[in-house]
Amino acid sequence: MEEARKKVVLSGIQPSGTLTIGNYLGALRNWTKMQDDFLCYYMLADLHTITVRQVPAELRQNCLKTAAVYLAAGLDPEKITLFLQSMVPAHSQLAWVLDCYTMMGELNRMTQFKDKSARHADNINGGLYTYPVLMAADILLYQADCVPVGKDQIQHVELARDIANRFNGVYSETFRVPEALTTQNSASIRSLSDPTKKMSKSESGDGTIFVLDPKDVVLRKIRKAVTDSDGEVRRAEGKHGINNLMNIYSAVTGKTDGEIEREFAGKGYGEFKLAVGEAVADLLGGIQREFERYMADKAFLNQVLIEGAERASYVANKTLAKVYRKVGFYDPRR
Ligand code: ATP
Ligand code: LTN
Repeated sequence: MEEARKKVVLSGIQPSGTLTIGNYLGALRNWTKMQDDFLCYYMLADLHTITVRQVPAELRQNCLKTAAVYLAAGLDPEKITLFLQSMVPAHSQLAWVLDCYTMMGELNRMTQFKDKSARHADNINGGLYTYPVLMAADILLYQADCVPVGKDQIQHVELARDIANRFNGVYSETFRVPEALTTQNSASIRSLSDPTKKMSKSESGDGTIFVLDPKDVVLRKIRKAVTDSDGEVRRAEGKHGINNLMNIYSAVTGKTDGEIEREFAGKGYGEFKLAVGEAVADLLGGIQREFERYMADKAFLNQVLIEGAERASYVANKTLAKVYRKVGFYDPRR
């Protein structure tokens, strides 16, 4: 019997700072679980980062560090293709074409654009607005079947589907129509200082736990996490802080809500927070040791990125050539 086609996965994280436990639990950890059974392309979405002003030296360093975090989290470059988006020009090239198949009305609906333009009111640039089109290009170039992301990115994957369907409808079957893949509790980790907001790597302060935070910092941030006055460890509507800590604890330990509620029955928030802190710090400790090991071997990281870009380019250029042909660009070499 013919061997079944391995499904294709593509995802990315912006190397715009140190990754957070939101990035890890909402995205990266799921990526590692998929690497044996899927054909995986994982990128550092550096083109996306300049929608918000970056310090060049820091961006360069963050790219290397994020690549090291990917590997430290368990991604195996022998199994997956790990690459930097800016090293594969087809992303920018396809994005331009897709811009012309995306409606202003669709982009106006994107909630991330609204959030980010409110946060960066002094720099509402065109890139911030067309960002979801570049993301659609990222996904469609690899003919991805699924895109493992946190909840905040589902709207962008839906747009990629709409663009793919539109293009396929105008011409003929060109792009595979992708699906977003999220996990339950960890799909939206909230800020510890304001649990109505998503934890985000560009928010500094005590609301965000970074994967490279040392244990004492993790314990302190969780101890200071905003909760309520109810005092009982139990999930309930409106208890945003406790619900969030339960999500984190459950994602890290694998325990269900029922198990957590039994474990902390009659105990206060202080004891619960300590347990959450210890569990998170233990998890991060392992990642941090591996991170240091990779950072000490820059030559290896560079090699992974060079080989990754070569493999990614091969696949991406095939799709791009198909698109150029379909829209009618004349190429005397063909
Ligand atoms: P920035 O603050 O720079 O906008 P971010 O922390 O929001 O960054 P992204 O690079 O936008 O992170 O996201 C990378 C991946 O991590 C995406 O799949 C996104 O859905 C996921 N993710 C980000 N924040 C969270 C969160 N708080 N909970 C769960 N998943 C998250
Ligand atoms: N927009 C994403 C990062 C990203 C991405 C992608 C995720 C860029 N391109 C393609 C999945 C697939 C974000 O997390 N902010």
